[in-house]
Amino acid sequence: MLTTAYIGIGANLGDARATVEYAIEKINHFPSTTMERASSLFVTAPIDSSGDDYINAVAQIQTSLDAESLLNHLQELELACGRERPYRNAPRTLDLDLLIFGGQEIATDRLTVPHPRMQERAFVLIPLLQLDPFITIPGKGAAHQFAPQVADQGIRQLSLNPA
Ligand code: A4P
Ligand code: MG
Repeated sequence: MLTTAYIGIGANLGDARATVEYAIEKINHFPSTTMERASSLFVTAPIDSSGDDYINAVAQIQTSLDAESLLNHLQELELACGRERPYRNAPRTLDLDLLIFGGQEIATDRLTVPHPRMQERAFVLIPLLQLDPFITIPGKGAAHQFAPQVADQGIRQLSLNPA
């Protein structure tokens, strides 16, 4: 069975833009998975975190993996990109979060889906709404209703052809 899922991608160490583009390419090559669409890349101010601005994007995939297997692949890719976890919300070379997995609501030791803080964060909400302005977050409702609450968070779309 194919599931539509959304993955949040963030980086703020090293060449963050190249890492996010690399991650999008690699997610497209996960087994039993196809990349439907990726949002634009956005430059975002760190929220509850430190260091440089982040590069963020959201990817929409179709997969026949289950949520745990998808998380395994996401964590492997984080590690391959040099992710270290010295402390919570530390600057990171690559953070991959499973935002939405079909209509499922999951609460296990390893996985909370939908991602519990996704609706509070412009760096997730704005790219997600770019992909689908009418998307519903399972258990939370229409994503666009949360947009006014994140309006004060710094975010700008990365120009594709900088002058
Ligand atoms: N885990 C549980 N649910 C999930 C899920 N839905 N997706 C578990 C992915 N992982 C999930 O994750 C810790 C554990 O969460 C994992 O082992 C997994 O089993 P982590 O990635 O090591 O920890 P983290 O990144 O410090 O936590 P988390 O929850 O990803 O942090 P947040 O809340 O996502 O914040 N500011 C800007 N501008 N841009 C950003 O991208 N990112 C963060 C991370 C903070 N500020 C930011 C950004
Ligand atoms: Mg994470």
